[in-house]
Amino acid sequence: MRGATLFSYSIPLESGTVLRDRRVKARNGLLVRLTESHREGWGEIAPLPGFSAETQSEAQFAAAGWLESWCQGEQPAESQLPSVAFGLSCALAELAGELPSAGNYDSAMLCTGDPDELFNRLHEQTRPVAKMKVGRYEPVRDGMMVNLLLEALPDLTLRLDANRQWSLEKALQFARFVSIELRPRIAFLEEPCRTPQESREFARQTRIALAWDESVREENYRPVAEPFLRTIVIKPMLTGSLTRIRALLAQAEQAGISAVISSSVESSLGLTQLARIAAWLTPSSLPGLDTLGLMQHQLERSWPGCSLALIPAGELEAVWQRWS
Ligand code: OSB
Ligand code: MG
Repeated sequence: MRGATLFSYSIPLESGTVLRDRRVKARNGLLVRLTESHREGWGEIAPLPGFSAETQSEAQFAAAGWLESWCQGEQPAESQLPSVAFGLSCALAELAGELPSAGNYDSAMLCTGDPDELFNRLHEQTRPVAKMKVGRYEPVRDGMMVNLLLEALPDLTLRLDANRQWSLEKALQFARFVSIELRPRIAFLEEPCRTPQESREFARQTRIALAWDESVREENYRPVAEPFLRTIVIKPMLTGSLTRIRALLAQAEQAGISAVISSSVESSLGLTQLARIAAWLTPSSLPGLDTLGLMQHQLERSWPGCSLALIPAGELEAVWQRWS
């Protein structure tokens, strides 16, 4: 017998959390629990406003339809909505024992603002890797900051993310402040320019390696080798089922491009699953999952070493349920 529950959650975010130029006060989403012959599988379905095409109510509607038919013993096709397809595929994988329990809980440390805080946290790491958002302030300021960090911390590797904020000219302005000999320690710069074509030209001129993030989610994207492309960033919540993620990873590997599993600001339940997916499917790459610090509490499963309060799913509102 099969049973399923959808829980809805709303987790307050640290004040000042900004996503795509919007202040965001809370992260909302759904948890799904599947049960079958005393086994359980969990997943998270959490469209990210500003990034996902679907809304939470669309996701809930689609998930409920899928669950209804799954509970009746059918094998419904994957949802067209990436968040629904992803969350349900995780729950099915847990139920089937396919998602290994070991996780990669080391992440590239995310830093948006304070260089002093970053400096202190990085000093504690043996092979420090940080991810810095750029493109929100003056390119000159970003360039000086990157140069300063790389100079001050000789073991530091930096990942940068401009989220397509720069014109080619601004991106080049940024690069002018980063010494040529320090540039190899920039593992990659995600989407420096407003268009991929400008980003390619930027990389050609500066020799700074590129990563695609937004581009990966464009229709018909296929990972193919390009001169300065080092990495693709995969955000499963915005991409689709585990089957779809594995197909993308296989294509990337074929093309000689590395892949980074990255957060869409999931709860600790979704985030620990991403850490397990990263350990399983991208074992040689450091994931980008350092977003739990934005939240005021954890949900159902705890991230190792995280001291935020843990709220069990039993305390959430069940918005849909079929008993087995
Ligand atoms: O721009 O990559 C982004 C999180 C939510 C939405 C967009 C982004 C992110 C992250 C996640 O940066 C953290 C990471 O990739 O290291
Ligand atoms: Mg990005």
